[in-house]
Amino acid sequence: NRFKMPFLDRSKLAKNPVSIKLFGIMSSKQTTLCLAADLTDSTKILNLAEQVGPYICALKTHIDIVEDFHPNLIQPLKDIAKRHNFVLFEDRKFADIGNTVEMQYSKGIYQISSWASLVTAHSLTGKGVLDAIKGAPGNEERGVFLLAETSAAGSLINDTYTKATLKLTADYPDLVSGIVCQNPLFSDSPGLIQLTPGVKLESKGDNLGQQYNTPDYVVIEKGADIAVVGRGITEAADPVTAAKLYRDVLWKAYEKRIEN
Ligand code: 6AU
Repeated sequence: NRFKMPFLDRSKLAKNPVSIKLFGIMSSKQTTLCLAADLTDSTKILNLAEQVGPYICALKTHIDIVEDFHPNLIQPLKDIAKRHNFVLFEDRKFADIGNTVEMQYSKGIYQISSWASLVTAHSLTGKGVLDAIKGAPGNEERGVFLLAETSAAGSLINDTYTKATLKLTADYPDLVSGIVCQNPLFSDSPGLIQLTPGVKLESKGDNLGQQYNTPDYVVIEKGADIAVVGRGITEAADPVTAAKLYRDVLWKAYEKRIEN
């Protein structure tokens, strides 16, 4: 059962190359922290990435919120990711027909497939989304996190949808890195990674329906492997200290989970 297994053992059971890489990074850097770098200014993103790089396994972007986006942002971001050994993750949440997704993933000004090792996708439109991401031009090394649940209050996703999403995942073992969810939905696929957003040490939510849980709770009670933290870090008085704190608390929770 995946909850008790160390990441290094799980890496041997993973089929997606980015998952294998992630498990390795998580083990060697002792971090399960994915930073949601939801900032609208390129320089601020680069500065934050440089400063918190040692404490994260992945940097998650919403590249379409960057107000001064220029393709020149990408190379320095890739350099920082390489230097600090973390993965670039574009939270695009693809949700269209395959043909459109293929273009959204590889074309336009963002050319996501050329730099993001990981992307998120909704399972809403079915297998076409995964076929499109699998076949599109770009980096060879790619992985998808499929959304099976969300942290949003009043989400329309129900149990049937969540189960169907897990079933779809099973058909694409070499492409799907893991699942975005709030509950321990799968225990028997140790190669898959559970990514859980809505994580904060304090505060219950925001005024737009975000719901938060603590690091301990999501890792120990809810089975999160990687925790996504955005404003808990970006809006902290000292984001670097906050990132280190989240890294430490999350890692301790993981160690506690696998030991008993
Ligand atoms: O910590 P926050 O609330 O500042 O940021 C949470 C981040 C945001 C959301 O777009 C994302 O996590 N997110 C996702 C993801 C990762 O796909 C799914 C979800 O259910 N809830 C959620 O907040 O960048």
